[in-house]
Amino acid sequence: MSDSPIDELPDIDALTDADIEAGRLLFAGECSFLAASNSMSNLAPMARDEVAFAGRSNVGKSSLVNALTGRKTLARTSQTPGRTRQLIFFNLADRLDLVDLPGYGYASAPKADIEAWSKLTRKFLSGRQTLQRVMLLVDCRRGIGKADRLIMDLLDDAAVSWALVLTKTDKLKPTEVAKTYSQAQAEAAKHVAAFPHVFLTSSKDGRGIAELRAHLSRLAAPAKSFGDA
Ligand SMILES: Nc1nc2c(ncn2[C@@H]2O[C@H](COP(=O)(O)OP(=O)(O)O)[C@@H](O)[C@H]2O)c(=O)[nH]1
Ligand SMILES: [Mg+2]
Repeated sequence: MSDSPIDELPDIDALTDADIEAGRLLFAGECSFLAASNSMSNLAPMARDEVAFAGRSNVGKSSLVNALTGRKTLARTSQTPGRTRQLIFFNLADRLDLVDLPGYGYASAPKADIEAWSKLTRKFLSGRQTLQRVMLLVDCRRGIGKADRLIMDLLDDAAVSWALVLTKTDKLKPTEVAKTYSQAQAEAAKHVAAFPHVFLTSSKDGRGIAELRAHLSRLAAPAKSFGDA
């Protein structure tokens, strides 16, 4: 055993330098705001493949989108839970759309809260052919909670591929992160629609951001080469 259990965690299918570079290139591309939607009638058009970010309010969704794209203010972060009640769409380099989903979990009754959350979001998740994956964010200090489990079931039902991302790893000791990580992995393994790898990130110190970029670049359309019309 090493002193730092984190060093022992498996790589994401052994990412190569080329994968990391592909991720860097994608996220170095232009990223522009497409739409803020509060109903099915004003969603962004299904123009490209999409990756959505879901999780409790305050889990760090907007911060993660900003860290991935290297822009501090692209997605509005907030100290006040529950401010984002819209689906916010961004176009990344004309190769992939990013969707910042409304947060859930700030009401005292998880079930009623998820029902409210899911009216629009559930419709979005089940009818969105361009949606390639939902990144489900969980604060590594809290671990997976009741509301998160309801979302996992909802994603399974919608047959959307999803992956767990543990956020704010800078706030815990490596041993504590490792514990949450094992729990999250065991829980993800019970779900058919879950991607087997659990991502560890910090939008503050940048941990796991390059790996997540590399992973997401695999879902993006190929870069246009200079010769293309
Ligand atoms: N220490 C630390 N704080 C974070 C991290 N990610 C987000 N935060 C803070 O958590 C709060 C909520 O973040 P935000 O991105 O708005 O969460 P959202 O509601 O899920 O979009 C803000 O105060 C962020 O600065 C992180 O990786 N590390
Ligand atoms: Mg937000």
